[in-house]
Amino acid sequence: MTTVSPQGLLEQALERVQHATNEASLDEVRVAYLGKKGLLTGLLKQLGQLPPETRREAGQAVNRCKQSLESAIESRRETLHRQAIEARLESERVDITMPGRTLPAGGPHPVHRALDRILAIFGQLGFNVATGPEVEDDRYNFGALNFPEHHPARAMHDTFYLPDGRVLRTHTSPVQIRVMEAAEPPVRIVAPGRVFRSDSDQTHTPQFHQVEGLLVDRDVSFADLKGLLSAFVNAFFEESLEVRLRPSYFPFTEPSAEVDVRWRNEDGTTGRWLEVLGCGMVHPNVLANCDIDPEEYTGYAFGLGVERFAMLRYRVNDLRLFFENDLNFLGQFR
Ligand code: 2U9
Repeated sequence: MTTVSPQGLLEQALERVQHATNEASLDEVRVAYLGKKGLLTGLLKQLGQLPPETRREAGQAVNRCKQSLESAIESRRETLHRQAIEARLESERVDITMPGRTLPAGGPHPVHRALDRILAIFGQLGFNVATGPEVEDDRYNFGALNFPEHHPARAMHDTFYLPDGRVLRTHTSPVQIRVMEAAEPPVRIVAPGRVFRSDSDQTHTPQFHQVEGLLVDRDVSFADLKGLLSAFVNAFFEESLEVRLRPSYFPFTEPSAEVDVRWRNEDGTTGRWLEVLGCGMVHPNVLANCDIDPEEYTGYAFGLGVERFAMLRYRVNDLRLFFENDLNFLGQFR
């Protein structure tokens, strides 16, 4: 019988252990040499065939080789395990010095920016801000404002009616009625807010924003009104623009006027007259409806569309851009 030396087998086995690159191939080596049918195990089984005087020493030699191999496998297993962990740590390494992902910064909407400017300017001119509900009853939206019952003037406003007969306010004028009912003159307020009209085309949306102003005191004149609006327009556009009043009609003011400014083109040349505001002296009936004596007090009022001012100031040519929430458009106002 040919005897294979345990050292020879051990050397072969150690060689394979060193080349094993994962736990599975390491286990193959273990089975091949130390398993039930393994080569070193086989040597132990053959000991009986040796002469008795060499059996003991040969057995010890095989066992030493088995132990060496076992510890070599174990140490290789630990090495592979550590390498696997290190590889994983390396591949999952987080560079904590890298800049974080930034969220895109938002900013105030252009309509809101225009509104803030408008309120800041009227604030400096001594006007307080007043607000009120968006759903109103007929008296606040129309009746108290001197719209006669069944008068076609109500149709001017393309009103949204609720099933119970209340309305979505078509202007912020009801706010001024509420303030006049609650307080004695002098009254000096601006009423900003959302208003609703069933009207939709390139220059009209069913919902838009107004700022209306009201001043009631003794000896208030139409000249005061023109001076105020001219100061406002110059402050808002940061230019000295010509202002003119054109006669107009509103049920709640008498006389009434529309306010035009002489626009300047982008290249600085003088442009067209543009209508930007409506205004007038508060109708005596409106004062009387709020228990204010029109013989003692007079007042002026005005109204403007915030989107219109935003379009002019930021040179936006389509009203709908304000409501589409396109981030490329909005990003230009940051
Ligand atoms: C009271 C008395 C009078 C508010 C006024 C206008 C003229 C006006 C429009 C401008 C553009 C509305 O947004 S718009 O379409 N407004 O022309 N508004 S006077 O007059 C009032 C308000 C309240 C108690």
